[in-house]
Order: sequence, then C-alpha cells, then structure tokens
Amino acid sequence: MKRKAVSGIMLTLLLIGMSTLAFNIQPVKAAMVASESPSTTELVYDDGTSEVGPAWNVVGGMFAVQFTAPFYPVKILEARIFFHALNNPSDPIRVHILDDEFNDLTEPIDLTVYQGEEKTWLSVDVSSRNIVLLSGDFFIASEQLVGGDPDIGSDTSSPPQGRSWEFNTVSWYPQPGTNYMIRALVGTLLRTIEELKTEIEELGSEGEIDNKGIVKSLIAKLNVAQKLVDKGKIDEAKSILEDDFIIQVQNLSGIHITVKAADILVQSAEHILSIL
Ligand SMILES: [Ca+2]
Repeated sequence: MKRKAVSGIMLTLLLIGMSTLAFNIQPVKAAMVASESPSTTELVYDDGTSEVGPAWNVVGGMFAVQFTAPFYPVKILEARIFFHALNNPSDPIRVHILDDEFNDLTEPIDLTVYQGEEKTWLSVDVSSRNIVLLSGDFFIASEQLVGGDPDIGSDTSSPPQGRSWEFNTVSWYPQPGTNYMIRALVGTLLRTIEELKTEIEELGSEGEIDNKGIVKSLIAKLNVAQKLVDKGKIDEAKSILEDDFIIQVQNLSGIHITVKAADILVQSAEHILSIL
C-alpha cells in the first residue's frame, strides 16, 4: 500500500481544471477520463471538490462508487479516496474492491487517515493484487471503522452521475443525489504484440524503462515473436514470449523497469499468450 498525498494534490488540481472545463462545456453522463499514460486511465465521476462530508455512525457502513471500465480486460491499479473532514487525529478505514454483485475481489485493505490528509486524494496501490476483469462493472468502497469519522468527500455541486452507493450494514442501495469522491486508476492489458512494442517504446521515452539497450532488446524479442506468428509458428512465438520476453522483464523489474511498468508488460504478454 502506497500513499501519495503530494502527487494526489497535484493530480487533483489538474483534474479540477479538467473536470470544471468538461462540466462547463456539457454535463457528462459517462466517466470523465483523464489519461495519465498510454496504459493507465483514471475513472472520475466527481468534480474534485467536496461540498459535504457524510459519515456512518454505525461501524461497517460503507460508501461506494460504481465504475465502468473503458476497455477490457482491465486491471485495477489504485483506489483513490477523498475525505471531506476528519474530527479525530487519525482514523482507520477499510477499502474494498468489489465486483458488480458487491463481492470482494481482493482482501480488503486497511488504511489510516491522518488529520491534514482531508481534502487530498489518498491512493491505495492494489496493482500487486492482480485484479483483472474481463467484463462487468466494479465498485470501490470505504468502510467506516469508527462511528462518525472520517467524513467521506461528497460532491454535490456537479450533476450526479448515478454512480454513488451506500451500504447500511445490511444492504446496498443507490444514492442518486451525489457523487461520492472515490476514483479508480485502471490499466489495460495490451492485446497484440504490436501494441506491446508501442508500449515499450513509450515506457522507454517516459523513463519507466531507463535503458535504451533494454528497450531495443525487448522490441527485438517481440519482432522475432511477431515473425513467428506471421509464419504460423505459434508455439515458437509463445516460447519467445514466455521463456524470453517475460523472464527478461521480470528480471529487470524494479531495476531498469519500474515495478508497475514491468507488471503491465508481464500481464499483457500473458494475456497475449492466452489469445494467440
Ligand atoms: Ca464539487
């Protein structure tokens, strides 16, 4: 679990500007999508400012936002939650990632929210949980572990997007009048060898892969695999991806390739393997 309050603030400022602009032009029903890099997308249904901050007095109550992925397969990378106010010096909360029937997709994650972190985006990195959906919506929920505190951010100044839900410890029901301030960072699994090559070039130019020789070497492997695919030699192509490409990426993960980038490359290669 990583918390990125500082980058969260900068992102929030950026998104406030972008979403304000989007709302001024036309009210939007679909997610306002702010692309952070070619392979990740933040799903946003709020305007970045909270007007009120509800909390459950009963422990176990939850606030949630329903997300629709812009593509499949989709990997859930981060849950981002914005609290309106905190009355205690700190409070624990529990973050759930749920499928479209409100079943946990991964073990819930406990997080402590500290005073000073209200009105910032707190990010929970779930990329290592390998939550990949092939279809369907998902929910991110914040569970109240202390009655009455903290207060979740609730955006009531922008048109309700029909995404907000509540759990009263017994059942779930929609909260149509507001936009609870929960966002999701999702990533795509690339579907073709060509897409994977493009992604590697982009990761190289962004510094996510910090060595040009490695970029060249990875692309060379994919070129070989693509040629084998073109010749109908699928098993040989798979062997290049599996025994050569994936192994090299894994070996360089956290060294010359950022862990997150390596994870996307490996998952994508595995996905391509599964559909070749
Ligand atoms: Ca607002």
